[in-house]
Amino acid sequence: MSGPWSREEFERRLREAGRAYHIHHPFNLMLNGGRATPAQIRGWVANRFYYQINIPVKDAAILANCPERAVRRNWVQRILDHDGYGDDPGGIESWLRLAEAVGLERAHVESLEQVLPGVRFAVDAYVNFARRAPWTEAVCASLTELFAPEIHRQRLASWPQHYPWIDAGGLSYFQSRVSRARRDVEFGLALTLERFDTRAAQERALQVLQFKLDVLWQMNDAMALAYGVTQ
Ligand code: AHQ
Repeated sequence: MSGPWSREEFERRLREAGRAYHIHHPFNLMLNGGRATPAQIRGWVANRFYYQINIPVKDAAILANCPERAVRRNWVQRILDHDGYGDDPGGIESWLRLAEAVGLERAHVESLEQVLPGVRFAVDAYVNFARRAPWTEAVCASLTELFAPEIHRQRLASWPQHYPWIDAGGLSYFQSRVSRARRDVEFGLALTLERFDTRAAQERALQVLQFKLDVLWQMNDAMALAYGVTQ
């Protein structure tokens, strides 16, 4: 096995994996292309809620596995971002605001009754991965957020014009993630480039990123099958 890729080459390969990001999934293309029905949008919001409430659980698993105080000091912010802190109600609350804006009842979304088997399976796989994998691999898995600012910007740009029936206040979660995803990724990418320092480790990092891309892709597959998708 030859020596490690340069940091530039390693980063290029991580970013190249973005070709498989769920921004390219037919269900997302329909959603952000303005072709989704209210029922498909409500299905997406109700199912993605399961992903949202599991992010802080996943991040707590990383903290539990991480012996480095400097890393925990940074990573803990992610839990606060979603669960809320002080007078910031947090991202999960914002997602429930989105749910109300698309015509869902909070209690129905929180009941998880609408969560599809394929969505639950994919999200649970991500959380269990973070519990069992070395914490640096779980950090690497979060790097799908390299591609997230674009998908949030896409929603903010297209939903108001395509779905005027959705109260714009419901989109505040997407707005909050544009900057938070960028900040998160800066830390996660630097850590990944630094800690995955042999060729074998770098190949593993790409494999871990692909696993997480598959998690997101599978969620869209399940929703497309359940709610239909128009190309
Ligand atoms: O809202 C999202 C979020 O808070 C996170 C955390 C991060 C992780 O730790 O894996 N991934 C992620 C993502 C969020 N939103 C998704 C979307 O499409 O709205 C994208 C997703 C990601 O790219 O992993």
